[in-house]
Amino acid sequence: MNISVEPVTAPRVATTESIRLGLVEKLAYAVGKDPEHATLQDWSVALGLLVRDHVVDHWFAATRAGYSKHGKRVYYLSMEFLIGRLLNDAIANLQIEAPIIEALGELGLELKDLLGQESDAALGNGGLGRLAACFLDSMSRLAIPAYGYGIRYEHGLFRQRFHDGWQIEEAEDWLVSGHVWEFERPEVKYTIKFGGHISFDGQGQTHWHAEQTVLAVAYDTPITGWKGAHVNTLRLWSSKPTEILDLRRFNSGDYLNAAEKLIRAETISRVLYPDDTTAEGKELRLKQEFFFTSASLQDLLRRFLTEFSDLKLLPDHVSIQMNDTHPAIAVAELMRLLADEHRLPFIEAFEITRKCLSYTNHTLLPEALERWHVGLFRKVLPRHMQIIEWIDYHHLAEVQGKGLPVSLDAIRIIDHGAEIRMGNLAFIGSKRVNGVSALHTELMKQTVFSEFHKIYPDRIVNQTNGITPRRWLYECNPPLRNLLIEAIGTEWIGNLEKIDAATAFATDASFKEKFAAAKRQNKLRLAAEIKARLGITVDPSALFDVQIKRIHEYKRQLMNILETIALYHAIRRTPGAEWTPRVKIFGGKAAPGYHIAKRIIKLANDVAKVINNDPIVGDRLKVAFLPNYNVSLAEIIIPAADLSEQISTAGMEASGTGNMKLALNGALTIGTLDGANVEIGERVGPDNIYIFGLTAADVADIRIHGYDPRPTIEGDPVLAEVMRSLVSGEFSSDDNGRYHGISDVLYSGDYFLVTADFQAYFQRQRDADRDFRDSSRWTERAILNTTKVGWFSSDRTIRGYAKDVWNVPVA
Ligand code: GPV
Repeated sequence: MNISVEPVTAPRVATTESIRLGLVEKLAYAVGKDPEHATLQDWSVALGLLVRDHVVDHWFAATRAGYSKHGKRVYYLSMEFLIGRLLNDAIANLQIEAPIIEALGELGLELKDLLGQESDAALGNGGLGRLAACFLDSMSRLAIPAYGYGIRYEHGLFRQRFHDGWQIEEAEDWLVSGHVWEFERPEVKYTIKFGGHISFDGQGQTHWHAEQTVLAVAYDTPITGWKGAHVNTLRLWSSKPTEILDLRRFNSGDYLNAAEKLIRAETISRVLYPDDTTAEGKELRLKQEFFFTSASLQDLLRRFLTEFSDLKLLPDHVSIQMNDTHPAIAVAELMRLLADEHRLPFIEAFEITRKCLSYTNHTLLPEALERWHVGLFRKVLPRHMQIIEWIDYHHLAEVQGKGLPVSLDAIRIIDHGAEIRMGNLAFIGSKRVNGVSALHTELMKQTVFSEFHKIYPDRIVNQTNGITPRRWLYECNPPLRNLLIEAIGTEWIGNLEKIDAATAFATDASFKEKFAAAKRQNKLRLAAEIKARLGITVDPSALFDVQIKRIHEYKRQLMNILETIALYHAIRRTPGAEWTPRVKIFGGKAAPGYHIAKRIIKLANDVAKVINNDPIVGDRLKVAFLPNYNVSLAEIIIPAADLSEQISTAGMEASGTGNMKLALNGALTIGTLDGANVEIGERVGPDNIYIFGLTAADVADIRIHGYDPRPTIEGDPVLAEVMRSLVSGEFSSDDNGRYHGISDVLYSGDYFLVTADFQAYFQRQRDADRDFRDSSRWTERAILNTTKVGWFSSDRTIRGYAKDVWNVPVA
């Protein structure tokens, strides 16, 4: 369209006056309330809408700049974006907090009360989804023209409640009370097909006669970079029916069936799968994956074709990152779009595809590597089945032609004609494949992708994960943020490696005192939260020992609980000895179908009940499992932690990112040499981290030779007593048998080697007890954790992707 109105060029300026007037106006004309009748929720929405206006000014500028440069765009395809709240994030990035606080003050309101009204956007399960959210932030920070593409789930990750200590899952409903951050784009919609059959006409044209078609409709959320210098777009797809209502059926009185298509279509983006390691709900899950991948590829091709006409140029202008194998169908879908819809020869389509796509692997756990039964796959995606057969055949021939000594069975996409291995599809269709920590990438080369690595020695690269310092220090930890700004200025916020400048203050008495005071302030805030949510009173001067993450056997929350029991027994035996008061803090959800994980939650709650009510123990030990762990709760827990539990069985945690957040906020890590713990240890130094236990190599060795837990348990009186307490019903007097199953798992094989690492872990915990009593020295070490982990900024990670994977410039 030719429009003669000048677009907004300069972003508006926030003053106390403009904010106050703007707020009242939004409240009236967008929310429809006058101040007298407005609830906190209404004010929160009004503030969100006002801040959004500021964001939009910056957003337009960035989008125009992107088009005018005709450069390369990055597309980050992810089934999950675990964003959390956005209001405070936008305010912080735009640096408009001061006038907002002042304006709200004049209206008799407090910013923190309004921030608390916003729902978390919980469109992810855990680390993988939160990584995607940190990456969006960093891509904006670095002014990379990028789009995040995902699914606009109507219901995010379930809400967790405890009933009698057991996890109960409830549907989550983040959209009900007004989500101000998205813009619906009803005109941006694509048809997505499923099922049916394929026909070929005489003219070399392929036709897909689908059994079901739905529409993918775009919803855009602006992602504000540091100081608003650049704003990218997160585009989430919502599924809608192609036909609104079957009017014929409706008029004949068949109301339910008339709505059937609508329900079937909308089901696709209804709910996030609450399982982050195995693909359940098979068919719907496959449809979700194809739904958002196809919509995203159609969208980016359309955008490319508005600027260019030759599809051979696509790799010069488009880099597509597949976050895990969830969008790996992109390999076949991009080929289908290029070959079937745009009439390119297959071989050319394959060449282009392999130059545009890259793949990030997040796990070596075999049960988490996606596989699809050929039967289901052919039923849902008949054309893609043919294309994958073509790729598999073509690729095998190509490899055979090279005459390399590799196992062809290992590199086939279709395994024994029965299952499609999405990891292999993603690998073959990618320019680069990356792991998420140095150790993980090394293990990838040696295990899952060893045969591929022989054929393509340059394809696998490492990009150690990172976290955004804006959300995970600047926003969540104002006391520490202010202290750092006072000491070294503000450069670290946009360039976290500069935080090393504060290392010089680690032994400065006044800085140490202020650092300790900041930590205490954060601990008081968490103590209040624990009191409010659980009714448990904790001593803020105790050692706050934190394990927050999804509940999984390999993450070994069980080992932490067993250690808690051992400590409890020891305290009861000699209550008068010198104890370091400790609060064990847990947070995390278990997949609803993961029965052992749910029992581990119940055990933690049972143990908490006994210990917290034992008068002999008093303040020496408390246990608090906070329900419904999410991004917002993490923002309260992390700044208050003294000790960070990163105790996975070595070789099993691909990276971890909570480990980085906790260290950055001044917690010392107790952990195994797993994932990014290794790299954290290298940076903070061995005196400032508690490393223990088996290494990944030890674990691999044990797995080969077999492990019998019995002599280990019986040889350690501390562990033996803990095991007896599980069986005797010490923590389950209402049901003595409740933990026999857990005991059996540990006695028979103990796959995750809890018993094998227990003694070393227990000992390191006692070292931490001893060290915490020297509070001055502990503070120095906490400071060094904060100042030495600047490298773990996701800005650094994204610079790595930009250079090694995407080949795009950064700011
Ligand atoms: I695969 N991860 C996750 O959160 N969900 C998954 O389905 C899979 C992996 C996690 C890993 O477990 C973490 O070690 C890692 O830090 C994170 O992905 C981000 O890479």
